[in-house]
Amino acid sequence: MERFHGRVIRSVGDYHTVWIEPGAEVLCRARGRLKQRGSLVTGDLVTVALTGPDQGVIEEVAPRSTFLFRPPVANVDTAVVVMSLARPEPSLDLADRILAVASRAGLDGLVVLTKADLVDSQEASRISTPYEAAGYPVFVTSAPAGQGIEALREALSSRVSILAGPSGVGKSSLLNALVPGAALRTGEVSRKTDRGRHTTRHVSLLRLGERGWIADSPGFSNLSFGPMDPRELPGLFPDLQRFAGGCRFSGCLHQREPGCAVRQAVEEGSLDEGRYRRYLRILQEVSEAFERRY
Ligand SMILES: Nc1nc2c(ncn2[C@@H]2O[C@H](COP(=O)(O)OP(=O)(O)O)[C@@H](O)[C@H]2O)c(=O)[nH]1
Ligand SMILES: [Mg+2]
Ligand SMILES: [Zn+2]
Repeated sequence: MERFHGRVIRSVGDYHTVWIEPGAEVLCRARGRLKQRGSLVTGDLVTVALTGPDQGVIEEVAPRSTFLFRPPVANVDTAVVVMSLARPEPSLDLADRILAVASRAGLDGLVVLTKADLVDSQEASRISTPYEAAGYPVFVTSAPAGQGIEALREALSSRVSILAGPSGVGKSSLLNALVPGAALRTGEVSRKTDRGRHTTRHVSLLRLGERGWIADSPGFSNLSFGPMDPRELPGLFPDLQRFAGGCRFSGCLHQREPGCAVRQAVEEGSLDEGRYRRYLRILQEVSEAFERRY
């Protein structure tokens, strides 16, 4: 029997749609222990034995490089944090939290600032500069003007990404601009034909460019850190981390410790104060949750 490597791009009940390069979709069931719930999710890299022209059986699944619970999706490389520059105002608290949670899950972070047509360029760079300084790629876009879309598509063209951000910021508009025809393939249309019955939303991967994939279900919602040692948090803020080597104490949490190089960097203006404040807020929360864990 012929065997192929592929990627699960949709998973509904016992049926998994596997994409095999350069462009065949094979409808598969799983073999043996892979039938157990959760053994296969969208994004999994699998080995398929073909049982028909477009049918097969999944025989193996590769270890996952990353995993997100909600939606369940494996091997995502990049969390694309989407915030609008206006209407609604950007929630930087949420942006920083998403970036940190994503980093903890092993994903790269990338920032998209939408609705550039609603603000002047000074306001756009006021928001973007701290993120650029932290090392995140930042894209400023406008869906109606088509601004920034091509560059973003290029940046995402060889990875697996997922959009995250609050509702109303333009995630669906962005997805439609990035993947022509995306709206036709996502839940927003299929729900109409559903005759009022409630269906579970399944996450699918949509082709982005020639080698990339993007999850059609905007947002991963497991935004709590779960039980986490607060000492892990500084490492999830690359801009703070850059100064941490200069702190007097190696386990410095950059709060009120003497000789803290991070706090000094904020005072000198070489580290964004907003990012630092939001870090402290999240640290507080994580610490309280950690103390309550038993
Ligand atoms: N002015 C402006 N409006 C936008 C832009 N992108 C999206 N919108 C509008 O913002 C609203 C929410 O967009 P949508 O894509 O549904 O956001 P989602 O909830 O994040 O999926 C809609 O009315 C869009 O037309 C943009 O770049 N500029
Ligand atoms: Mg939407
Ligand atoms: Zn410090």
